[in-house]
Amino acid sequence: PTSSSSPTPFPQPTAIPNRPHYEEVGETGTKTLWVVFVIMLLSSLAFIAMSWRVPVQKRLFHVITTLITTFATISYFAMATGDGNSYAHIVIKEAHKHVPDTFEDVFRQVFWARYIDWSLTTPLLLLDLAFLAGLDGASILVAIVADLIMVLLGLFAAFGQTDGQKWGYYAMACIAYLVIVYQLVIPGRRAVMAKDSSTAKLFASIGGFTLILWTLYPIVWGIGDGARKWSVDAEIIAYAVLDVLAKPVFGFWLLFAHARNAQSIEGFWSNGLNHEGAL
Ligand code: RET
Repeated sequence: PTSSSSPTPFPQPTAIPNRPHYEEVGETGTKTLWVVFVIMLLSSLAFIAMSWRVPVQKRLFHVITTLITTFATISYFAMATGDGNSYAHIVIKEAHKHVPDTFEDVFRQVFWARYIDWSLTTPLLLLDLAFLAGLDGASILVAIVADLIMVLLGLFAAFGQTDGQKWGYYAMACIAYLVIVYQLVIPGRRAVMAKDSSTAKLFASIGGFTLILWTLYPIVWGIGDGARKWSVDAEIIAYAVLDVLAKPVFGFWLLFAHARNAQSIEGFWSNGLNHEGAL
């Protein structure tokens, strides 16, 4: 007679372990981070040299812009040397018809140094634009606080464990971004209309450039960190291009154009009066 409780010839696992899967930086990503580090460092030095050519009272934009690329230099140094990152843990369910569902543990590298960078540099970029436009204090405060909320929510979203959490934070961050856009487009444009036409033109073009660039960040985030359709390296390259445009290119454009404007205004107000006061 056979026993129905005969032991199985080999031990059966009680639960199938989750399959681990790592998504992290590769050689291309690391190289890209080093290249951007050098670009940010050289830009910072160039902005410092440019500030020496103008009197201290006219250095506000130089100081803000130099700080922006200095923070980026530090953040890119951290990321390139393998610091300033951690792994987000996402559990992906794989449903099966006839056998129990299995799970995949995804560990995706998140460079949180970016978010520290953005929390310091994006308010400074907004200050550049706000001072150019002559924006009022209340609007500046709203834009900067909305900006901090946006970046912090982006950080929380990057480490979100479920899709609900991740996209919930992301949606709130997008609303905060719209608040920033509103401040620049409505009160910003209204304020700059009170200034000379060359400043108004510069604000329209550099502000438009900013809005287009900034809108690409949540798109890159959505494809990379969000949907995980891009590798960590692809995401690093996309952010690298955006960061170089949003910081050094933005900075050179602002400092050169503003210097040209200030000169033409001074020439026009030949008695030495300057439309923009100390700026
Ligand atoms: C996140 C994800 C959540 C939704 C939104 C985002 C927007 C980020 C922006 C970043 C701008 C960065 C800049 C860096 C300068 O070098 C946080 C990606 C809306 C607008 C300009």
